[in-house]
Amino acid sequence: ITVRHKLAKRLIEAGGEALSGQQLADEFGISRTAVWKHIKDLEDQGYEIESIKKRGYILKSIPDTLEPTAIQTLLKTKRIGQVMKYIESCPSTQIIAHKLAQEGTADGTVVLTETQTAGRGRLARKWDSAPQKGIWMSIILRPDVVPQKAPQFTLVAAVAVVRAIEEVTGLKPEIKWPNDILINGKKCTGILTELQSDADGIQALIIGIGLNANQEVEDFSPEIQEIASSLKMASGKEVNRQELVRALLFHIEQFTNIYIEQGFAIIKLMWESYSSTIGQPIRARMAKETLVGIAEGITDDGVLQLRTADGKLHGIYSADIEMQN
Ligand code: BTX
Repeated sequence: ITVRHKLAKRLIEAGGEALSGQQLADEFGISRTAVWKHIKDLEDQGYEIESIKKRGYILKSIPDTLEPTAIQTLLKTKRIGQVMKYIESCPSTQIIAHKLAQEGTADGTVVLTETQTAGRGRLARKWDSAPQKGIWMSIILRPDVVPQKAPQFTLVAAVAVVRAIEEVTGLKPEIKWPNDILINGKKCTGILTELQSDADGIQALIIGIGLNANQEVEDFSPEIQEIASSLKMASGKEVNRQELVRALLFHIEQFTNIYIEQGFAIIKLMWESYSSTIGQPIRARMAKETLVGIAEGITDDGVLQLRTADGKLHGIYSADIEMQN
């Protein structure tokens, strides 16, 4: 943790009380001039800090960016987010994460951006990433599991995302198999899990999360305005994106730990309880065929179980799901 982090943390914790330059200098073992320089750095990042003669510095506001200082300051995780890479704009955080993973970055590294010019979904679909309105992030994990378990991480992440949204906003999102998070039937988060593996197994899992936080309808491109929603649109309130990132990282760490230590059974129960798909009549469009039936559940491998009218049970590995009513 850098001095700038520590300083930001102290200012945030002071809750609007003044902290004297001398006191901070003593605490950090640096000169008052050095403190002042770090304060200037924070101001350059958009922190509003008032300095009052003889009393010291008061934090007035934190900028609404995903720059890591403020996020890491109050972060409660042990692994995820200890290393963060922030870029104001990029084609896709997935691309950056893949590159970092190849270069050997630590387990738990997080890539964050304010906007993506080529954000991607599954099957080369586009992901709309309005500047400063959402959370566009990729998490690099290096779990010691076989590549066949990779799809389960998408389900683990989905449960974590629902928990984080519930905790921060009080909204009750639902999961649509395999990876959509919906609010009032509209998509507010997408999850894309990609894999780097070789003969030795998984080298890295790259979990991409695109979460619509503060968009208004017109912030979405016209073709998705009917199907997309943001937390702000659903709750009527602006969400604090920094708080949301912290909650996401915390729950992803918790649930991946539970999954790795205790297996998939608990995650599966939670996933099913959050799911809008299970128990419902659905249409599953796959590359080669479309099946209609009742979604009965998911297997331990995250495969969707669909029972068609002829009584047969089908395992669906990859498909687009539409609700039938
Ligand atoms: P998906 O293939 O399930 O969803 C993509 C589809 O969702 C699009 O075809 C479009 O219909 C719709 N869509 C596009 N943008 C949005 C949006 N902002 N909100 C709601 N619906 C939308 C889901 O793929 C996985 C998305 C992962 C995105 C993250 S962002 C950080 C990381 N970087 C990156 O390039 N992708 C991931």
